[in-house]
Amino acid sequence: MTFQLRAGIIGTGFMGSVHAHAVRAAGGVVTAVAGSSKGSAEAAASVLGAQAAAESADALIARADVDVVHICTPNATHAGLARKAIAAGKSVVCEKPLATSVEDARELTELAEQAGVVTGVPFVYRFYPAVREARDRILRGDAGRLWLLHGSYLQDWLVGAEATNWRVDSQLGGASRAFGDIGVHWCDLMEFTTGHRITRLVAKTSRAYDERETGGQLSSVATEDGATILFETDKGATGSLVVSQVSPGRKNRLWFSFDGTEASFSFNQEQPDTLHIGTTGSSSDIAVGPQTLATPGGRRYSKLPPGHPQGYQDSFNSFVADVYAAVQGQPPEGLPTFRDGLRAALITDAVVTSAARQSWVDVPGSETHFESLTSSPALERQKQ
Ligand code: SOE
Repeated sequence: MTFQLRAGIIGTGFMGSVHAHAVRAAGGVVTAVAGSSKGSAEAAASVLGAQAAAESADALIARADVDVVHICTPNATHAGLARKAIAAGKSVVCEKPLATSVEDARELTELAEQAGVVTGVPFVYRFYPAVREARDRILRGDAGRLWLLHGSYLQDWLVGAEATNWRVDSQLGGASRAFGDIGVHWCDLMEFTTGHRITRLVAKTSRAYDERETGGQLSSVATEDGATILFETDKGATGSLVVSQVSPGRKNRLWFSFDGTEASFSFNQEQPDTLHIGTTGSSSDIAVGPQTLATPGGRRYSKLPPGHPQGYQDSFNSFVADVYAAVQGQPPEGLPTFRDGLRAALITDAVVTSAARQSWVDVPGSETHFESLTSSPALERQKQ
């Protein structure tokens, strides 16, 4: 880091704390935190290690000692806060989903690019060393032609009608809950790792509970507990995804298998220090470590020896470090920006539309640009 970056964090919950740790790991400093009130900001300042509690989010955005605004508030507030931060010339890290509508996500993407500010959306599962290793091997052709892309993302924190959260309320979280919250991670990871783009999908959303407790009263729920999706890609592959936040025993089980004509690559976020590579001859579970990984991408993010798993916070730290490198004029390849947040909004909109229509729905063009993927020789081979 050529000069220390100063972060302002809006939001005092779990994600605010994760962002604060990652800012410090990236060599930055948290100069201010803002919450729903000055009091909540003051209480959070010591927890998050912030130098000051801001009067409000607007006051934080206006501070001269804030270079990067981190937005860690409920989904429906993201667009308004990001718009103000961009207008103030700040770089912005906005929690996913970037916005609860495609229109807002597109506007924010365009505003940020016009303003020339650096943006980030924490699709942090891209930053697991095993994922980067799989990506580099797939893109150099080791899988052959990918034809089947499948997986799931299962959690259990919303088991029980008494379990609730602001995400359950579509006014605060948006029209899609389970897919909009975690299905977007899986789709981003699939597109990033394989270079494929979802061109059309059919989705079925469902609920384990049609009513949940809010304020001690049972009230009907409009957002989904889970989604089951089939999709097709621009390079001829077929895929399936199961998303659930009511799968007892599954804590944060993001899993994929990307199957090609030569090899398959699978990864389980709950066992992040192993990458499974399957072939008809032999299969291997690579123990992740700088010496055991074979590609630049894998090694770049692998900081600990095998048997010392790097996990969620480590990946978040790598993500923020890459955003901060970009703010300092050295944007690393593979950084998830507002354009990737827009891509996620487009896919989410297609899921919601398909579920309502009970039909296949096209996903608009590739709004995400992974420059380094456009010319990959392996990608060219996959098109044949
Ligand atoms: C809750 O589902 C949550 O915290 C998501 O909001 C995060 O994006 C995901 O990484 C872990 O689970």
